[in-house]
This record gives sequence, C-alpha cells and structure tokens, in this order.
Amino acid sequence: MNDAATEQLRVENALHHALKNQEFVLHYQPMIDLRTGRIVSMEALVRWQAKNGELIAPNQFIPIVESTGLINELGVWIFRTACAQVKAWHEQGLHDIKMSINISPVQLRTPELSNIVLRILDEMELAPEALDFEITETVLIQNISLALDQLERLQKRGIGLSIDDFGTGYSSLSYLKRLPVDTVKIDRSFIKEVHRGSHDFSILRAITAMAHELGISILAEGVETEEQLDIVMELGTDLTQGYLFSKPLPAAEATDLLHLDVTAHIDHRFRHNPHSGVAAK
Ligand code: G
Ligand code: MN
Repeated sequence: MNDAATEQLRVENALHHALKNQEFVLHYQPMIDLRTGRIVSMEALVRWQAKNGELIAPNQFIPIVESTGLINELGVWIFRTACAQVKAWHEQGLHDIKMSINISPVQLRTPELSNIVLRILDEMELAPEALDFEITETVLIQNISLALDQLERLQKRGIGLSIDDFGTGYSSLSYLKRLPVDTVKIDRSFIKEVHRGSHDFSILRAITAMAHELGISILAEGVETEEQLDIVMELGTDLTQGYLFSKPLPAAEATDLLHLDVTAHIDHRFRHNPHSGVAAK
C-alpha cells in the first residue's frame, strides 16, 4: 500500500476508536438576530477531543468520516447529542432557542435518514420546530431527488432548512429553486475582506436582495470585526454569526451565554441600525 492509503486506514481506525471511546464533543456557536440582538439559534459543531488532549477541527476528519460509512454513525450521535442539548435548554426556560445541525450530503444519500430523524425526535419528545438543518454541497449529491424528497419531508414536519456556505457550492441556486429554503448563510469568504464599493459588497447586496425577494432570511457568516458588522447591518442582513459575537463554545459556556443578556454586548449597534425594530434604550 502507498503512504496515502496507509494514512487513510490509520485515521479511519482512530476514528472508529474515537466514536467508541466518546472522544467527540459538540461545541455551540450562537446565531444572532440583527433586529433584536438576541440569540435565536445555536449551531452544533463537532470537535474531536483526542486522548492526547488535542482538539481537532472537523475539516481535518469529516472528509475521511464521509468517505467511510462512519458518517451515518457519527451523524446520529451528533443529532442525538444536539437534540438532548436543545431540550435541556428548553427545560431551563430558554423556550425559543433553536438548534442548527449540519447535515452531510453523504447522510442525505441514506434513504432512511428522514425516518431516523423523525423517530429520534419522537423518542425524545422534541418538536421538529426546534431544529434547523444546514446543508452544504461540498461534494456533488448523487441521487439529488432522494435527498430533496427527504429534506422536503422533514421540512413539512417543521424542521427549518438552511443553505450553508452559500456562494461556494456546486448548485446552491438550484437548491433555492427546488426547496423551500428558510435561510441562506452567506459564506464567510464574501465577508472577510468586504468594504464599501468592493465586489464582495455588491455580491452581498445582490444575494440579500435575491433572498428577500424569495422570502428567505439571510445570515452573514464569519463576522469578526465591527466594520463587517456595520456593513452587513447596512445591507439589511437578518442574522449573523462569527467571532465578533462568539466562537463555538463548549456546552457549559454556551449555556451560560444563553442565560446572559447577550444584547448588552451589542446594544449600542442597534441605535444605528435602520432595520432594527429595537428602539435605543
Ligand atoms: O461550514 P460551516 O459554516 O458550518 O463551518 C463553521 C466553522 O466556521 C466552524 O468550525 C467555526 O469554528 C468556523 N467559524 C465560525 N465563525 C467564524 C469566524 O468568525 N471566523 C472564522 N475564521 N471562522 C469561523
Ligand atoms: Mn454550518
């Protein structure tokens, strides 16, 4: 075997162990409604907490997990864990908070996906409305009509649908055409270097107009600076997510954040936001 194949096998074995030994953890990153300054949802992001203490980011292992059958097993673990967390938040009085869960295109190939999801929700007595699925097309989806049928079925039951990393996928636009999408998350590559008059600025403005024309909410990913926040607010973006507000946090810290009044941190912005429904306090 060549080196690449040996390495792939080594990582695959390690991932098998990781799943058995419960080395995966979920971190949660808030999504903020720019009209109210409130956290409306938490995105569940998987991390691999290796036994040597190292925290490994998903882009380093998800492609391998996807290329093996492991993604279904890991996917179910992520789904159950995230559902249990949002249920716990609801029970702590945070009734309106939603959970956003990334669904791999590989999972969408599984014909049983929607059944599994609905069965687990039933078992856990969690309303489908508490969930939002984020779909990103990093690989071309085989059997797209099966994937779309499953998503449509889940959406009919009340699960929200978002297109993740919008603007980078193979066919983000065809999703908009074929699925009743609730939210479009603009990829952070358009936010990173945006300034007034730039190409990125025009693209953001055009995508926002298109989404609103279609009755879809728009979220700006990867907002890290006050300047970027200014711009996305000026463009009428509905929601945002990024390091300016919070990195993905371990469950305990995410819970603390939800119990705090997050508005305090960004309150001053809303006085200047022409789109804000919140009057200056
Ligand atoms: O593909 P998706 O958008 O789901 O990826 C989310 C990833 O983006 C997470 O791993 C998270 O750590 C990272 N992320 C979230 N907010 C920011 C940000 O403001 N800047 C950068 N560089 N990365 C971010
Ligand atoms: Mn996502």
